[in-house]
Amino acid sequence: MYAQMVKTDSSRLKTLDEMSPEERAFQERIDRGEKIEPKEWMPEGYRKTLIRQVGQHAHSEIVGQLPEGNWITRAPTLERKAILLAKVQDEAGHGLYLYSAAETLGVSRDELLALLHSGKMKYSSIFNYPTLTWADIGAVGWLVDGAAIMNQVQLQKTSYGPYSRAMVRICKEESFHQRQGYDIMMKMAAGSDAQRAMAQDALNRFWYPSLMMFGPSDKDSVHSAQSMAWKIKINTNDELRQKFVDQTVPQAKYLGLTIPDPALAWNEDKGGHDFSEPDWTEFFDVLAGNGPCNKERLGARVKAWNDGAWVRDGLVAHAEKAAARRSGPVAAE
Ligand code: FAQ
Repeated sequence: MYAQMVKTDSSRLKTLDEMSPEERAFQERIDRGEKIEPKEWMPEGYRKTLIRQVGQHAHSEIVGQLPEGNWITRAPTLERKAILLAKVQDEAGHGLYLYSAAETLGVSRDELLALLHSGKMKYSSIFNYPTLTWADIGAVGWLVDGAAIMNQVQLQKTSYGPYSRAMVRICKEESFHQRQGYDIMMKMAAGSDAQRAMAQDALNRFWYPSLMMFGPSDKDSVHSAQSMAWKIKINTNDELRQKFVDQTVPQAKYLGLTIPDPALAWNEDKGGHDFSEPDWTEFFDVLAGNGPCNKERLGARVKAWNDGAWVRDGLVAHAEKAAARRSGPVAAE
């Protein structure tokens, strides 16, 4: 259904007959399941949509280091500290693969970071919530990485080659991240009463923000129809949210923890759980910059960028000197 259409305005997608010859040939390649590669012709809207999504995704990985980085110096054991350090480093690597994928679309990393720092580009809403206790690090791994993987496994099949290949590698690492979070939750849930209470409290605070990671409900998703027509997105926001809930309910049960949703119940007819929607007013408020940690997160990124200016300047100066040395004797000949 989607493969027949490309958006012309906010309410309608073009049919194949309405497309220019290039658009039509492009859409037919997408429909055949071909990957699109960097130097190939693509509609401007496809390029822009990818820059928006891949750029936001890259920013999420980098900003996503902050809530966990907060606990590296306070991890309860040396082993936990080493594991957390490795995970946070992985997130930096994911950001770099994704910025590189975005750069193949004709935008530089500096431009993307300038858009992030000026608040013109988004990062995932989830990272505007604080990590208050060690159990939150378990909840982030279990729920936040769990939600991220649910989305990213599908994105391995996305139509843009560099994004798809970045996703394959990222997914391998994310599954380790999810397991380390669940391992923390198992330890806490099987621990003292105080530890169990911390684990439950972390689940209570991270449940709905994790559901929000999948984006607004399908009826309010402005980009889904076009992004699915171009196979940039493979599933709708609600489809992935449902899969995440169905996957997570038995995991919570195994931990002996209660998902904070009295309406949560198995629905035999649909073969999935019924569950309460997150508070969408809160979601849009967080997107508008009013979440508990928006200012702190963006402030930390801007400070890191400014503090690192001397390193970038030094590298550029060194590269210029090296280039001058290389070209010097040649020019003299
Ligand atoms: N947060 O029309 P839709 C991770 C915006 S990776 C903020 O449905 P779309 C790893 C959306 O941009 C997590 N903004 O949009 C990790 C749009 O606004 P715009 C990141 C959101 O793009 C773990 C507007 O709402 N993953 O966590 C959010 O079709 C642990 C309308 O929405 C990705 O980025 C949100 N949650 O679908 C790291 C995956 N949801 O741009 C460290 C790739 C929606 O028009 C520790 N992205 N918006 O101003 C996607 O799959 C899609 O972009 C969606 C949104 C599904 C996020």
